Amino acid sequence: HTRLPIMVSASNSTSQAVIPLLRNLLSGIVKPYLEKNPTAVTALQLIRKEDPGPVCYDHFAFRTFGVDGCGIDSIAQVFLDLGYKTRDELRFPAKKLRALWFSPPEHLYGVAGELENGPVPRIFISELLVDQLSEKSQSIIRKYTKDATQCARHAAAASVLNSLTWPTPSFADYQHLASESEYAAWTLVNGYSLNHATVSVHRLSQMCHISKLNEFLQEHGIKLNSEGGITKVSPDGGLQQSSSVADSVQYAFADGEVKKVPGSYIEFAERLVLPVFSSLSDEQIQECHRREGFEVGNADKIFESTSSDQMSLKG
Ligand code: OOG
Ligand code: NI
Repeated sequence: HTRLPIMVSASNSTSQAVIPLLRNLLSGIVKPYLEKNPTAVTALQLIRKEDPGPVCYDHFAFRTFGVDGCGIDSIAQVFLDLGYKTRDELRFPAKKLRALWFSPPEHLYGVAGELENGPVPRIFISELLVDQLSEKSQSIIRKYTKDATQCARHAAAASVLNSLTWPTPSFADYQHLASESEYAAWTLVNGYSLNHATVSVHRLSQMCHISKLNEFLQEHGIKLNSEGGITKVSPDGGLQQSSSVADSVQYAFADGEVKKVPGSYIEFAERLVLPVFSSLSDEQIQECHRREGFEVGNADKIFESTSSDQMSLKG
C-alpha cells in the first residue's frame, strides 16, 4: 500500500540530512581548541561542577585575512552548505575589521542538550581588511595567503586538524604584524583554529546570570578581560558578554625561535528576554524570545581578549 509522502521543503530535508556532519564538524572544531587552551577547559569544568547543566554554546568565532580568498567566505562556506543563514555585518573601522554572523538551521536552535544533541551555535567570522594596512604588513600577509588560495575551500578541515593553510611563519614577520595589528599577528599563527567558543549563560540552570558567573569564575582564578569593564552590555541592555584573557601558547617559528603567542579564549553570553515577551513564563521562553545577534560596541572590547595589554595583566 502507498503512503502519502510527508511534505518537507527542500531546504528542510537538506538540513536534516546534514545534521550528523554538522554536529561532528562542530565537535571536531572544538576539540583542538580545548586541547590547547587550559583556561577554557578549567572554566567549563568549574561551570559543570556548579551547574547541573547542560552547558550549551551560544556561538563559535573565527578570524581570517580578507585577501586572496582567505576571508570570511572561506570558512563560512561549509556552514552555509550545512544549512546556516548569513545574518548581519558588523564593522570595526579603527581595527580595520569587519565581521558577519550566521544563524544555524532553526530547528536546531531550541532542542535541549549539549553539542552532540542540543542547540547548535551561531557562527561569528571576522576578517582583516588587509588592503587598509601598510605596504609592509600587506606584503607579509600576502606572502603567506597567496599559497593558501588553493586550499581556501578547506578552511574547515584546517580548523579541525589544527593546521595552518600557509607555511609556518617567521618570528620577524609575526613581530612586524603584531606592531601594526595584533589581530593580524594572532591570525598568522593560529589560522582557522577556533578563536573562542561562547557559553550560553541564560541556558545554564544555576549560573544563568552573567554577573553571578563572572564573580564565580574570578573567585576561582579565571582572569577576565577587563577592557571597558568586565561585562560588556549592548545599548539595549539585552546582550551581555564577558570573556577570559587568552592563554599564551609556546610557538615554534620557522626560523627556530620559540616564543609565547596568544592562543584562544572562552566567552560567556547572556541574552535577555525581549521586552515584548516579558509576560511569557519561564517554561514558555525559547531562544527566539531573546535578544538576537551581536553588538559592535561589545565585540570591539571582546577582540581585546587576545591583546598584549590584557595578557600582560595575567598572573
Ligand atoms: C571576536 C570578538 C567579538 C563577539 O561575540 O562579539 C565577539 C574575536 O575576538 O575574534 O566574539
Ligand atoms: Ni564572541
